[in-house]
Amino acid sequence: MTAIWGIVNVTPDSFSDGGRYLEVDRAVAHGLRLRAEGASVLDVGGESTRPGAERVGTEVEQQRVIPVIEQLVAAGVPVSIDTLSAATAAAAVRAGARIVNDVSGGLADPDMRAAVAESGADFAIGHWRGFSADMYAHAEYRRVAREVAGELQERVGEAAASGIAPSRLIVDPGIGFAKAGAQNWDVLRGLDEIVALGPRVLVGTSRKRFLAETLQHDSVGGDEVSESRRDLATAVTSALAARAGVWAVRVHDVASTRDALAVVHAWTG
Ligand code: PMM
Repeated sequence: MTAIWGIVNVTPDSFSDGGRYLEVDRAVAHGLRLRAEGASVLDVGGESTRPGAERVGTEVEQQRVIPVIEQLVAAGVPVSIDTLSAATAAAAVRAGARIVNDVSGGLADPDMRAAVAESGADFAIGHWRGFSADMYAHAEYRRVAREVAGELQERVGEAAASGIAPSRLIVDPGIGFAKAGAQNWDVLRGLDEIVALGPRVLVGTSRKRFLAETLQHDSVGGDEVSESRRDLATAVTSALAARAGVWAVRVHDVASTRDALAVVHAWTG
């Protein structure tokens, strides 16, 4: 059965009044709802990695995520920390996180691999070529899936050399990271090359821009593609990724993806 990672982003929103308490409370409540809907891991992040996003300092990042992780762990939920920072990863593991999810695969912070090795946590390695501010400048490929697989293999080697056992590794092709529009479909079409690397594979398409672009092209009207349409497209890509043999999918709307995966599993028997 393909696992579902539920996304818990702890970033200030327009409703939260900037109040730290409210932000933490909302994030915990949201996480527990995703857990009840079928998430087996909650992926907690305090820094947006969206295209063009500004970086936040590790102090602010930790103020956001640590209290949320502590409460989710106290409720018995397996937690992953979504961060580029070794210091935040270490603090999160001390607070009870079991997995460090680094979309840069250890490239953004030179201390990351040593921190993960020492922590004993699992390590999710993303395919990445540069920070959000200019990542599309690096979106040049000849054969996307093959190059992504090759670069992930290098990251896996570096992690192993740093003392992180292969059984603790998870690889992720980094949908949307240094990949534009159709290049993301090329990666998904070639998922078997990622699965063939050996480690568990995680894929995150949820609500991403390339899905909205695809739906936009197919739209009858010229409307902005709504969140619910992006969630439906996410459920379909997650189902197809499950068919391709991935271990887990990372999504915002757990309920729709859970239904889609139930259909896949009924189909495959
Ligand atoms: N995408 C985002 C953030 N973290 N982590 C992994 N492992 N894989 C992803 O594809 C990924 C990630 C960006 O999406 P969000 O801002 O909607 O959470």
